[in-house]
Amino acid sequence: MDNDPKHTSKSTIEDLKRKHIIMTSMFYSASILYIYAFYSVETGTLPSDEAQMLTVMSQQVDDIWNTILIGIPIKNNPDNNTYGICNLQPNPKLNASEAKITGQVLFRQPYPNGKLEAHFNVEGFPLNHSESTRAVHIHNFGDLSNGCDSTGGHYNPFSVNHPQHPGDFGNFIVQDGKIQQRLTHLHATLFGPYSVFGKSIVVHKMADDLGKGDNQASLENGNAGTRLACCVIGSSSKTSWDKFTTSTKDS
Ligand SMILES: [Cu+2]
Ligand SMILES: [Zn+2]
Repeated sequence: MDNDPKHTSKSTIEDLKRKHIIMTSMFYSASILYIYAFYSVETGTLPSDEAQMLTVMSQQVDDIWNTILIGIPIKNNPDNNTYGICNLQPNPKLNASEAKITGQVLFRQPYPNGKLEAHFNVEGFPLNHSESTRAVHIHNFGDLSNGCDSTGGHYNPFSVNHPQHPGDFGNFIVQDGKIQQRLTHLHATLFGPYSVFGKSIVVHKMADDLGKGDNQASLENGNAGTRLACCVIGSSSKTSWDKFTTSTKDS
């Protein structure tokens, strides 16, 4: 009987209807509770115990709403920031003569509406290449199965031209074989459907032409050349942020 497609289909529809009714009831209950709690607390018409309880409940309803509208990750640290880290490794597909680039890119973003901040600590550039400029981008896939070549093109959720992609970080100047820089108010985000968690970061051998190269590649990737190093962006703790951001300067 269970293998009968009609029976399966009917029970699936009934199951969906039941879930729909439960979700709708929860939605209206939560909304009414939220309005009641907010009004009561704001107007001071409740005894303090009840007011406190309702404040906590309204915060929980806020969290549920934020999770639905903005998506996970919800606050992953007590200071209300969400942190991310990307541990750069040299591209294993490069020949031995290329520079072995390592380092970290750290992310911090206040949950749920803050702007993303990033620290770049990248090292291993040849010392005789000081003052050279290098491009760093967020690429589409967190797939390093074929070195940095399997990370795809630039992460481009809104189908726009380079350098308007959320992970187009621009050019970085190498000093003493290193890039140490902090960027704020970035367009990329750790939250919601466009979160960059699970995407990758690629450090290139050349500068980014910022879309001014007068060719198609310029509007896709900035003609930044060979992929020297890459990593996958994962969530992290405040400890890593504090550990790796002490020596970087503002930009
Ligand atoms: Cu790139
Ligand atoms: Zn781009």
